[in-house]
Amino acid sequence: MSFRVKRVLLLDGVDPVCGQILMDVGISVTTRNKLTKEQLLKEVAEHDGVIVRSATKVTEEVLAASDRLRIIGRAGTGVDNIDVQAATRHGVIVMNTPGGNTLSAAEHTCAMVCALSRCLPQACAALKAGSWDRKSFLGYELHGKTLAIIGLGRIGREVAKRMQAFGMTIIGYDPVTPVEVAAEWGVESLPLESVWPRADYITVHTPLLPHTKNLINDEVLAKCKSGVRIVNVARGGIVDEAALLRALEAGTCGGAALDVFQEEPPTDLTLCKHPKVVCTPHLGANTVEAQRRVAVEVAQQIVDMVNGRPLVGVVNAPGLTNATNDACKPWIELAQALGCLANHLSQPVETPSLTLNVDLYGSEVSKMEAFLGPALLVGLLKGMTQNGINLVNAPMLAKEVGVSFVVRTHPDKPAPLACSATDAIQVEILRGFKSHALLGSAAAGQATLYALDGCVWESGLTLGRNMLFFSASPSASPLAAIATQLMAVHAVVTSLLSSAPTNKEVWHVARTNSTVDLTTGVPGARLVAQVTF
Ligand code: 9EZ
Repeated sequence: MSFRVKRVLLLDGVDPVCGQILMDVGISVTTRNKLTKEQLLKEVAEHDGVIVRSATKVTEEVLAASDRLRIIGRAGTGVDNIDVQAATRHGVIVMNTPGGNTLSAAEHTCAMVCALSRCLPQACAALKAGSWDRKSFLGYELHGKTLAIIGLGRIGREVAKRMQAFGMTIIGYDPVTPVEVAAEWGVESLPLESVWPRADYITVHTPLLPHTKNLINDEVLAKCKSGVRIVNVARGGIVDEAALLRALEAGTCGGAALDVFQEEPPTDLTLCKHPKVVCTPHLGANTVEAQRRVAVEVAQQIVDMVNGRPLVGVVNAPGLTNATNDACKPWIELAQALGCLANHLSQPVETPSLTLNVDLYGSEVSKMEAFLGPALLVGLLKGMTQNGINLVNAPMLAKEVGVSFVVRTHPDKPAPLACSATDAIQVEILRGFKSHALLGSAAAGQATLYALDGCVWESGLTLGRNMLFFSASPSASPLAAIATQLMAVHAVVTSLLSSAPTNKEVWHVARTNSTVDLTTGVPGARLVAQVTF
């Protein structure tokens, strides 16, 4: 799969280094700021890629406005401002740069912990307002206190490292990081229920998901030490703002540092204005270094994609990671051709639902499982549903039209029939009363069919141009009749190949330069499918 990215739209003040990297490889870059919705819809229609930070909301409406858009890059972590479902449906790749913000987010978290412990912003504001007040701002040392880090991913880990230097005891929780791995970082990983009563400070570092929404709520705050301090530099909504305000008012929460809010910017400033709250306007990733880094990363990811290197940071098409490799191209073409042929052979449709059983033989093709499945679906669905089917949206659209689909890999098994190559794709399609079995290989660099319903072409049948598939009884000899019929309609026949027969059937396949309109039947043979690949 090669991706054509000629024009990229840079929005939201993405660091100009991004555009520079893209221009250096010959991509044309348009930089725009503060577009109206109408301007945005017009611009996306004229670009293959769009790169955003947080300001631009890439909605269904924006996606629907462009047939051309192939990729959305987000210079930052998360994809909160992108409708990923809609992008997937439109076949548009969504990428982000999950690593580029890590250090800035971790440093801001540590700054928040320090600010909380010494009332730094409050004391600063008081002095600036002319008040030399020292007794209102009696602080606490961090040394010897316990910091709980909820979410021990990249950022949580960096926060742990830094706060250990202050002499804090670090405990935490994470659903995936093993307890032993956390222990190697000097972090005691515990069940959440054991975390709450031990923490003097709690900082959250999780994505915002249904199970992390309001993770810090009334019940949790009730289980915490009296005076616990809460930090959120991750995502608004992980801390329940109403519950936090209640705990601050009750004094059970000793302070909170918030960089992110349920609504941004917050319309209700009650929490921000609370004397025990330290707040910043979503500055976690807002550093020169982080903004440069994410701008470079997102540009590099697009350059890699265009150059056929493995994709990183793709959010909505995990299978595509290695699909850009040149060596995969003939296999993707083969899978699409087999899907297309399977669809045509099983027409006309009695029921919309169908089942595909796919077997991948050999070690090379087994590694391509993640995108050969989608590639088969692209071939299958082409002409069945909307235009613009690709590797990104095919799995979603297949599910919606009732295609059930199983891929098995056999890395140590050669292909089941004698098809010179060890790597092969076998497809069985079951649809209504019809079923067909196809075996193909691209080991020679071209999509080649080796067997159809058990009938073998030992030297292979290259799939390309327009092909007519005739089924016949092994006792019939319809080749002359097929040739005569095709010549009668002035078809340019470039080959006519018969399979070896089984005891039930034989296939005769004619390749022509273009679609043929065969009005009369061929005696002794049945035209099952005509396919233009
Ligand atoms: C959930 C999580 C961490 C968490 C972190 C990530 C999917 N997921 N969930 C609850 N990446 C701590 C508490």
